[in-house]
Amino acid sequence: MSEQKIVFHAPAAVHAAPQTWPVDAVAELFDLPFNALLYRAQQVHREHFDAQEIELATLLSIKTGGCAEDCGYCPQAARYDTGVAAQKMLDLDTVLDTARQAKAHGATRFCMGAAWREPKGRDMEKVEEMVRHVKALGLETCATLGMLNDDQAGALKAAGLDYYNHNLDTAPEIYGGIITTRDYKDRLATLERVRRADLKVCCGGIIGMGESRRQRAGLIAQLANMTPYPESVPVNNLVQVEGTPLYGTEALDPFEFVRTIAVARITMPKARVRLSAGRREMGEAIQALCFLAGANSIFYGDKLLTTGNPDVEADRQLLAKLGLRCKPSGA
Ligand code: SAM
Ligand code: DTB
Ligand code: SF4
Repeated sequence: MSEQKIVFHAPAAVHAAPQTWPVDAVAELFDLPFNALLYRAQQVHREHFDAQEIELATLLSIKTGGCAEDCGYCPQAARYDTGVAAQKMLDLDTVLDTARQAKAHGATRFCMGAAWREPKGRDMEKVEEMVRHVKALGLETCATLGMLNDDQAGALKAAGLDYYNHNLDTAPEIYGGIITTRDYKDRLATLERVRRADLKVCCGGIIGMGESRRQRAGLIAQLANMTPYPESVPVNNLVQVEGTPLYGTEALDPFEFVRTIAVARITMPKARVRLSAGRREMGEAIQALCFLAGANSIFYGDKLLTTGNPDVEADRQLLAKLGLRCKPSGA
C-alpha cells in the first residue's frame, strides 16, 4: 500500500494566543456546588498565601466629580445628577496627611483616584509629586487616573508608582451598554502601556450590573488570560447611586458575589484579590465568606471615592472576630 501523505489543517484557533482559561472552563467553576467551589478556592489560596493575612489598601479621591465620561455606574460622571459636586485637585499636604493617617491605621497601600478620562500634562506633574511623597512615607503606591499614554506610564513609574489601577469593568460583549465614551480596546491598550512601563497591574471589575453568570465568567476569563494576569484584582459589587443609569438594577444574590471571588482566586492564584466596593451593603457574614473564598485585600477607610465604606473601627473588629491579621508593610 502506498504511503499516503496526510495533511492536517489546524483550526484558526490553534494559531491564536493560548487561552489558559476559556470562558466555558470559568463558567464550569461558577456552576460548581457552592461548598465545592469554596473548598477548591481555599486550597488554591493556601498554596500561595497565608490565609490569615489581609492587605489593607486606603483609597483617596484626589480629584472628585465633573468627569466627562458616561460610565453608567459612576456617581462622578458630570452628566448624571447624583449630588457629587466637581472639585479641584487636592493639594499635596491634604494627600500626605491622609496617607500618614492611613499608615498609622495599618494600611500598607495607598491608592489615589481621579475622575478623569485621562490625565492632562499639568495634572501629571502634581500627581507625580504626590506619588513621590507617598512612596517616601513607606507606603505602596497605586493610582487610577483613566487612560494613559506611554510617556505618562513611564513618568509615574519614575516617580515611584508601584501599581496602576485600570479596570476592565465587565465582559466585552456588554461593555458597550454600560460605557459608550471609550471602548474595551482602549482599556486593554492602557493596560499594555502600564505593563510596558514595568508597573504592576491592578485590574478587576464590577459585579451586579445586571450581567448574567456567563458574562461574569467572561470578565474573569479576560482577566485570567492576560499574560501575565494582574497582580491585583479588585472585585467591586456595584454601589447603586441615585441618578446613575444603573440605579435600580436588580440586586445580585450575595452568594453569586462570593462565587465570583472564589473563581477569581482559582483562576489567578497568586493575585491579591480585593473585596472592593460594596462591603458596607454586604454585612459581616458575606464578607467572611469572601475571605473564605480567597479574598485577601480590602479597601480600608471610611470612604471609597465618593461613597461610604465600613469605618476603620468596624473593620478592625471584624478582622479580630475572624482571627485575621493585617499584612505587614513590606511583606
Ligand atoms: N476615572 C478613572 C477610570 O475610570 O479609570 C479612575 C477612577 S474610576 C472611579 C475607578 C473604578 O471605580 C471604575 O473603573 C469602576 O470599576 C469603579 N467604580 C466606579 N463607580 C463604582 C460604583 N458605583 N460601584 C462599584 N465600583 C465603581
Ligand atoms: C476599584 O476597583 N474600586 C475603587 C478603586 N478601584 C478606584 C473605586 C470604587 C468606587 C465606588 C464608588 C465611589 O465611591 O464613588
Ligand atoms: Fe469618569 Fe472614571 Fe467615573 Fe468613568 S468611572 S465616569 S471615567 S470617574
